[in-house]
Amino acid sequence: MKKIFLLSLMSAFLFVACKKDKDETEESNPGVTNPSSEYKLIEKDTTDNDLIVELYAENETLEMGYTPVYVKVENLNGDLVENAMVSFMPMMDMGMMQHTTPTVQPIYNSTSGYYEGVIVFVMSSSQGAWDIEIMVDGEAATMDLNVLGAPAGEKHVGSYVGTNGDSYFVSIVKPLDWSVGMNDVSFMVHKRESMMSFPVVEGLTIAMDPQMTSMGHGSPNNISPVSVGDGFYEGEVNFTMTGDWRLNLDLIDAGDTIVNANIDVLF
Ligand SMILES: [Cu+2]
Repeated sequence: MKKIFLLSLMSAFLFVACKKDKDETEESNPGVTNPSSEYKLIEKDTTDNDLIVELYAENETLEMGYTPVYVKVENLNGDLVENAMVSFMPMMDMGMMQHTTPTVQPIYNSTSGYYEGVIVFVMSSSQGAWDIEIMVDGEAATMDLNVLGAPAGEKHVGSYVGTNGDSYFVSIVKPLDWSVGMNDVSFMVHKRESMMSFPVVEGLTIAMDPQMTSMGHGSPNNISPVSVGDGFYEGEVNFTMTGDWRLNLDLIDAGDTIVNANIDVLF
């Protein structure tokens, strides 16, 4: 008897939980048939002119490296605000100085209802305080951000001083979805022009050499990434087995290797 009661209590709870999920999904995307409602809310703020600005990401936590982000703007009635002028500026306060970080500025996607962009976090919150200012039609929303380091044994972004004295940032483009064999792989390259400006670097030659660190071997048939514009470089990597892979990336400018970068992945 007791068991039956518990069971029915549990199924009642499950039913309520499912129903709640469904309602929330519908509520959060009014008027848009949205295939991407699984994005996780990171932070929200309201602008002076009463627009609700929400920042979403693929995961519940932000991590160092290339991070696709999604901005949703609603008015107080819960209607989506479409085609607004949206831009963002992440900032890190390190006490003695402040700096921004590389971004791909958001562009409105009428299918998803989100303004979609990218932030490449070059440091984690253990090194200073991150926040982001999101401008919507000239009004600001501001949020604190918590940025975790990469998962243990992985490195998704690296910073390097080139032989020419400039600072470069190399990041691997996410989401990462590896399988054994040939995989599409892409990277972004930025440089630091000033603490407030991290432009993309186009037109470099990249020589890629993947090595499985723990076993001391590489893999054949890799295709080194080539510049495809806007700071992106696309190639193919051959992961002949699962494990710990280091992607050695030499950045070559006009025949000279200016940076020896590396990205570490596990799968
Ligand atoms: Cu910093």
